[in-house]
Amino acid sequence: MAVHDTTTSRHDTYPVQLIQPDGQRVFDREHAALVADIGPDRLRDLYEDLVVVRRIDAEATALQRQGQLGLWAPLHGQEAAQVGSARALHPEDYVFCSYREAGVAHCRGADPASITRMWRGVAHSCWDPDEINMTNPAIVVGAQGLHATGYAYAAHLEGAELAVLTYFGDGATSQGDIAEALGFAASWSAPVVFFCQNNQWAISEPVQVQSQTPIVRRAYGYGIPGVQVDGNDVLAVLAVTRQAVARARAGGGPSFIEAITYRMGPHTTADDPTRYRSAAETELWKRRDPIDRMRRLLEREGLWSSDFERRVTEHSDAVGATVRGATIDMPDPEPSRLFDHVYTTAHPLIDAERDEYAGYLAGFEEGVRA
Ligand SMILES: Cc1ncc(C[n+]2csc(CCOP(=O)(O)OP(=O)(O)O)c2C)c(N)n1
Ligand SMILES: [Mg+2]
Repeated sequence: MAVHDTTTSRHDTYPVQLIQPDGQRVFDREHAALVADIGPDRLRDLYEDLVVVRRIDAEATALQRQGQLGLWAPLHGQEAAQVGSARALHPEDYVFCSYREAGVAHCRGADPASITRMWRGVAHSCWDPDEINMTNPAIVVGAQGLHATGYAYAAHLEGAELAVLTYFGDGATSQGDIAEALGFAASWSAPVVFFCQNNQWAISEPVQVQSQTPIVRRAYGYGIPGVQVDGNDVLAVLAVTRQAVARARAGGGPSFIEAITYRMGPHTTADDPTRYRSAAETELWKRRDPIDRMRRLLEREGLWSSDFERRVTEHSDAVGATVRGATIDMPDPEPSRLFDHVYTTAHPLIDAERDEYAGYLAGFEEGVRA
């Protein structure tokens, strides 16, 4: 029977933080030690990641507003939670995400030209999952927790030394799928890290309605060690995720991380948050902005320069231009392709439906010509 490490449980009342909103370091020897190797260059790289990720998101949001995407789920405000956790992973680790993790995809090495593909409705997936060891955006809330646990358990049985990390939201913790995944992962010591981005809202439902206790405490009932972290502090997120990933890789079983963050924008581009939350609340979180905080740290530590600023701007401009250009250039697929991957082999019903649809389209085109 595994002995569960609960030494981090005090952090469900004081989230782990290594950088204050004003850019000052927080004295926390235990967690600082986990990121002791992050020197000036790596700090600058993390800042660059945050800016590039924000740019990808802003570009995609603008593309949707211009009618180039059907939908987009903005991550504005959640950049540090995504970059910090993704940068804690090894290439062979595997990510099972929800629909909001474009920032993670970027860090995993997804081609910026692929990130909007599904959202434009021209393909069933954005990237090849096995190329970057990350699944595609998943809309069924919480389902990916089970997929992650199954994958992790299988890897464990095969003796593979890897971690699986699954992202989900505060709202997803009310789903049976997440509860089942936690139970299974604990009982079978699956090497999975449950990473909850508590962005305070599940569409129009505030987190207070999801849980009467801090969300991280749900993990303790399953015997899973958990930690709450300031999700707008990229260094703190990196530290706690490294710890959880190391535990999983070493055979120590599952962990739970609750990253306290905030969704600055709408739930998706189909949502209007002004209908259910106040401008004052959004203002408050603006002061905790993950990018501003990192910039202040770099300035305080003498790591900021106009050359660096220019480099970051040029990089994010280039990535933004790639996202935009690639999206607009994505060709529409042949309508019959919709039937292609329903089954791996030919199926008479699918063939009949494909033929019927082709007939309908031919008749439609004739009607347009007439
Ligand atoms: C099983 C299921 N139920 C309901 C929905 C509709 N839905 C989509 S997103 C969402 C809220 C999820 O909130 P949260 O888990 O906090 O993630 P966030 O969107 O804040 O990142 C809901 C209810 C869905 N997609 N799947
Ligand atoms: Mg949420």
